[in-house]
Amino acid sequence: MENRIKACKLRAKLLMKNQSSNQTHYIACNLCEAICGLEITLEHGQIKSIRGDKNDPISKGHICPKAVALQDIYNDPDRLRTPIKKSTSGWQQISWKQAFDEVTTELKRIQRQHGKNSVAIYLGNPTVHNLDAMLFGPMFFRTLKTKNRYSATSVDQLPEQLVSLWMFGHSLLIPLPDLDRTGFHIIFGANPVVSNGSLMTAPGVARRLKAIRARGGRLVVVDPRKTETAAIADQHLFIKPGSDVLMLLAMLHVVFSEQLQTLGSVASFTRGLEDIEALVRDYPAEKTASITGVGAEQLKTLVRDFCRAESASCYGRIGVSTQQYGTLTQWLITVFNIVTGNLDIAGGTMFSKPALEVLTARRAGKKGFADGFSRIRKLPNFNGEFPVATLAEEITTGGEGQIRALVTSAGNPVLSIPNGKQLDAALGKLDYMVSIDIYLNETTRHANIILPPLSALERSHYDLAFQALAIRNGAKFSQPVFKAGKQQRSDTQIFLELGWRMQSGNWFKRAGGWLKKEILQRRGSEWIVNQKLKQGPYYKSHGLDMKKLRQNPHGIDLGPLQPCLPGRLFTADKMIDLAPEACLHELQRVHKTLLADNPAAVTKEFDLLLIGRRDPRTNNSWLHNSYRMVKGKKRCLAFVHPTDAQSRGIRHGDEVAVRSQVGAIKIPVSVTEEMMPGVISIPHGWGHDMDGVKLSIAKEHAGVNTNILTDEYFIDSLSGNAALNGVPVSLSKVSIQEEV
Ligand SMILES: Nc1nc2c(c(=O)[nH]1)N[C@H]1C(S)=C(S)[C@@H](COP(=O)(O)OP(=O)(O)OC[C@H]3O[C@@H](n4cnc5c(=O)[nH]c(N)nc54)[C@H](O)[C@@H]3O)O[C@H]1N2
Ligand SMILES: Nc1nc2c(c(=O)[nH]1)N[C@H]1C(S)=C(S)[C@@H](COP(=O)(O)OP(=O)(O)OC[C@H]3O[C@@H](n4cnc5c(=O)[nH]c(N)nc54)[C@H](O)[C@@H]3O)O[C@H]1N2
Ligand code: SF4
Ligand SMILES: [Mo]
Repeated sequence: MENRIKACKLRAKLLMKNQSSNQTHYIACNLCEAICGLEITLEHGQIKSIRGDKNDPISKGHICPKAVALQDIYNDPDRLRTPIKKSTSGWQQISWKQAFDEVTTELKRIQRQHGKNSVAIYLGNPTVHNLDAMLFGPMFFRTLKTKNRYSATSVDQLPEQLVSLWMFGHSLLIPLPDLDRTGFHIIFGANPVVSNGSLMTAPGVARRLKAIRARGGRLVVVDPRKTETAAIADQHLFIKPGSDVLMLLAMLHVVFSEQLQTLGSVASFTRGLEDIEALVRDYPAEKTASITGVGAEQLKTLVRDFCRAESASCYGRIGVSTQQYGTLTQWLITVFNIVTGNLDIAGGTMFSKPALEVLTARRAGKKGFADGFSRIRKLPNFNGEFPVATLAEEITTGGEGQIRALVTSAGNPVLSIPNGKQLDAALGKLDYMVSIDIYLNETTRHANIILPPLSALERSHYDLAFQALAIRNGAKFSQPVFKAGKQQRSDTQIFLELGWRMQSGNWFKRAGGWLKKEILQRRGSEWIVNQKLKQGPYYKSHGLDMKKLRQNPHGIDLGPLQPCLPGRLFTADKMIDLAPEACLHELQRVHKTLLADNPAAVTKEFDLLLIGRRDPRTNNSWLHNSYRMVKGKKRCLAFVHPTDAQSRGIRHGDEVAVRSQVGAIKIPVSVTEEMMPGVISIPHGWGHDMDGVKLSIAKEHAGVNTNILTDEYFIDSLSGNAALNGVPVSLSKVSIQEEV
C-alpha cells in the first residue's frame, strides 16, 4: 500500500509540472445519474478539494463520497493512458497507430472470414455518462454492420424503456416522479438514498424525499430489505422478491373495486381502461397477501391514501426491473399512476423538456422491439440490441453467425451480467477482443488490445441522457479540469479513427470518410451540442446555446416539469395505450404461475431468494481501485435475517457458502433484522481477485462476484432482461474443510 501511495504522489508531482495554476472549476459529476455540480479547486495543478457546488441551481451543493474519488481515478497509476497489447511475454505498451492498425485489420479479417455478425459489441454503463462516446461511438459501431449488439440495458432499465415504447410511443419518453411537488410517493425496489436515484435525476434525493414528509406528504417504501431509504420513510412494507407484480395487480383491484379510478387530464387520449379493470378482477388483496407478504388491509389503506392525496407518484427501479416479471411490474406501476389520475400533472409523474432533444422518430419499418431474434435462444432485440443474458452462448455455440470477436466499450460484463463465470470462460475462447476502457480489469484482461480514452476530469461534458431524465429541467456544460497528455486520445478520436478505418469502399469513399473524420474531430462534441441547443426549445425563449452555458458554469435552471401531453406522445394515433397487447398476453400466460405458491419458486434445495444491494462507496464494478472507496468496514457481505442464520448455525461474521443452480460463492455474513426472512442480499460489482487483473487496491479488497450465482436462463421472458433479483439459492455454513 505504501508503495502505491508513493506512486500516486510521484504522479501528482509530475502532473504539477504540466499544470501550474491555482484554479477553481465548476463541473457536473458524471459518475451517476444525479449529475451534481462540483467545485474543484486546484493548487499548483493538483486537486486541493472537491466539494458540492452550492451555486448549482439544481444540486445546490449536494455531493456524495464517490465524487471525491474522481481525483483518485485521475491520479491512479493503474489507469491506462496509452494502448496496451497482450503478448506471450505479458502486456506491452504500443503506439496508437499500431493499435488502430491492428484492431481494424483483425476485425476486418474476422468479418471477411465469418461474416459481419461474427463481431459483437458490448456497451457498458459509463457510455451514457460520456458525451463523446454518446455522439461518436455510434459512428464506429455502425461501420461494423453487426446484428450482435449488447449493452448493460438488458441488466438494467429495459423494462421501463419497453413500457414507454408501447404506451407512449418512444422508449426514452419515461415518466419521472415529480418529487419536489408530490404529496405521496411510493418506491418499489429502489434505494435512492444510497444509489442517488435512477431514471429520475434528482441530486440531493434524500433531502427531496424528506421534504415530502416535511410538507405533510407521505413516503412509502416496498422492499425485501429495510433500506436506508425505508429508514427515512413513513412506512416500509416487506415484500417477497419477484412478487411485486401481484401486489400491483391487487392495488389496481382496490382502485377499481372501490371506484377510485380517474384518468384526469389524460382521459381524452387514453384507451384500455376497461381492459385493465377486467384483468385485475382476479387479484383481490386477500388472494395475493400470502404470496407477497403484504397484508390485505395494509395494501387497501395504502391505495386509498394514495388516491386521496392531492397528487401522488409511484416509482420502481432496479429491484423491480431486474426480476422475473420486470416488464409486467413496470407496466403496472405506470398504469397505477395513470388510472389514479397522476400522469402529466404537477406532483404526479411527468415528462421532461430537455434543452437538447434526445427523442427522435424511429427508423421507418422498425418497431424498436422484436425486429430481430437472437440466434440460439431466439430472444427479441430491443433498439437493435439482444439481451446480454445470451451473450456467452452466442460466443461458445458453433455455426453460422457465431461470435468470434468482441468489442467492449466502458463495460465490465464479467462482473455485471448473469452467470459471470460462464461469460469469463467464453471470453477466453474468442478469436479476438478489443476493449475501449481505462482499466485492465476482470473483463478487459481477455482483450488482445485495450484502447484507453480520457478520464472524466480530462474531457468536457454535457449530459445528454440525464438532463432528459431530470425531475427539474436544466442545462450545464463542464469543461475539462485537466489537459490530457500528448500520448492520450479522447473517445472522439478513438471512435472516429476506428470508424473511418473500418469503412469499406473505393478510394473516393474513403477519402470522403477521412475528410468527415477530420472535420468532426476538429469541431468536436461542443460544436454538435451547440447546434442541437440552437434547435432546442430554450434557444428562442432563453437564448440557450453553448455561449450561454459557458457564461453560466454553475448550470442553468429551466424550471419544474410542465404538462406536455398529448403533444409529446410519439404514438402514431397520439393515444396512450393502457393495455399493450404484449403485456396482456404475458399476464394471461403467467396467470397460473403468479397465483401459485411463490413467483420465484423456492425449492427444498434452494430455499432462499437472492437480491442485490448498492453501497454509497461503490459505482457498479469500477470504483474499488480508489483506496478511500474501499477502506474501513467490509462492504461485500451477505445480509441475512437472524432466523435464517440461526436455523443454519450461522453467526454474524461467519464465512458462508451460497449456492445456486449455476454457481457457488464463499462470503462473510452479516446477520441483520433489516432483511425479510427467507431473503439474502449480496451486492454486485465485486470479485476483483482474478488472475491478470491490474487493479492494485481493488485486488486487496476483492470481495466476491454475486453474478456467479445469477442464472443466464432466469430472465424476464417478456423483455429478455436479466432477473438478478429473486434468484433461488441455498445458504450453509462453510466448514474449515469445505471448499466452494
Ligand atoms: N447482480 C446484479 N448485477 C448487476 C446489477 C445489480 O443490481 N445486481 N446492476 C446492473 C446495472 S444497473 C448496471 S448499469 C450494470 C453495469 O454493468 P457494466 O456497464 O458492464 O459495468 P460497470 O461496472 O459499469 O463497468 C464500467 C466499465 O467502464 C470502464 N470505464 C469507466 N469509466 C470509463 C470511461 O470514461 N470510458 C471508458 N471507455 N471506460 C470507462 C470501467 O473501467 C469498467 O470496465 O451492472 C448490472 N449488474
Ligand atoms: N452508490 C452507488 N450508486 C449507484 C450505483 C452503484 O453501484 N453504487 N449504480 C447506479 C446504477 S447503474 C443504477 S441502475 C442505479 C440503481 O438504483 P436503485 O434502483 O436505487 O438500486 P439499488 O440501490 O440496488 O436498489 C434496489 C432495491 O431493490 C430491492 N429489491 C430487490 N429485489 C426486489 C424485489 O423483488 N421487489 C422489490 N420491491 N424490491 C426489490 C433491493 O433490496 C434494493 O433496496 O444506481 C446507480 N447509483
Ligand atoms: S450523487 Fe452521483 S453525481 Fe452526485 S456527487 Fe455522487 S456520484 Fe456524483
Ligand atoms: Mo444501471
